[in-house]
Amino acid sequence: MRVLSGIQPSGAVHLGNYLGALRQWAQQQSNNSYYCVVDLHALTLPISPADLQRHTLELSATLFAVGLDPNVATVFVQSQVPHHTRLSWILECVASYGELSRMTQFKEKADRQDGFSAGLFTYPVLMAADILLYDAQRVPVGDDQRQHLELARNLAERFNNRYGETFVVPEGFFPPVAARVMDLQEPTRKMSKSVSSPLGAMGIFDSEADIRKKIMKAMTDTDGEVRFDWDAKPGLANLLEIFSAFSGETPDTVASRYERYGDLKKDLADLVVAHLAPITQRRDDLLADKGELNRLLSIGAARAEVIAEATYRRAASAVGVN
Ligand code: AQP
Repeated sequence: MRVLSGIQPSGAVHLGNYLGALRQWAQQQSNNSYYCVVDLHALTLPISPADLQRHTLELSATLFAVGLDPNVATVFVQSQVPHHTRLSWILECVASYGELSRMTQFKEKADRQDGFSAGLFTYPVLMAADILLYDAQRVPVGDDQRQHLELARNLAERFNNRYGETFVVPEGFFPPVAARVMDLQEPTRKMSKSVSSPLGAMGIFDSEADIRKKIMKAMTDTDGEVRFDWDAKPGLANLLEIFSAFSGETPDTVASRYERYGDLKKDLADLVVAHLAPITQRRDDLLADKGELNRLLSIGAARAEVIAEATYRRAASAVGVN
């Protein structure tokens, strides 16, 4: 089965990115898996050229550090394959203004900007192009991407109806637990690279002291009962779900072992620190040899381009351009 997914180099990778996306990518990789660092998407919000380049390289190293094997999966940087933006333009002319206006992520991000770019508005179309270019049948993503994935499906179907069978209609694949990791300080909103406060988002490369501090200070409630209940106790439910994602138990089983929030938080911090330490070490080792990292990325881009070129040709000839 052909699998594709992407992640933006827009800031420090957090626990939501890891549990909602990266960990599943590594667990499910095959030589038919394509994973990209979507640097063009990161341009939709203000970012300096130096930060974008640094984040792109660090995130690429992170993909290998979490377990993606360059001899198995194809890992590449989006802007190194020019067909993404070429297909995106064709799909923009298939998408409607109305459907893009309904994208909740656009509305939330636009609300927080003084002015926002046209790219922020058309971002989901570029994401559809990323997916459709690779004939992806499965797209592993966190829960926040459901609406964007539905748009990619709709665009594929509309294009196929209008111009003849061209694209595979992809299916989303969502992790069974921790598909939406919430902000540690505001547990009713998702943990986010660009929105969460420093205490609200836990970076997977945070220092051990910061990881412990963020978990111990995570917002819970005052009734003191350890129980898994998203409606009544979202802060605690978030911690239980993170615990469950690392320990493999159900959140209810984890809850049944504790009587005090402090004990649960301490054990969770130990679990997270132990799990993330080797990933940090691998990422640091990879970043120590940037020449080798760039070599791996060029091999990935060359492999990706073979597929992207073929699909782009099909779509371009279907609409009557080159
Ligand atoms: N809180 C989350 N819980 C579970 N999964 C999450 N993802 C993001 N946040 C959570 C998943 O991570 C993958 C890569 O996301 P992205 O880089 O494309 O960015 P995003 O979805 O817009 O979320 P971020 O990380 O918070 O970035 P910003 O703030 O820059 O928008 C996706 O599969 C996503 O579902």
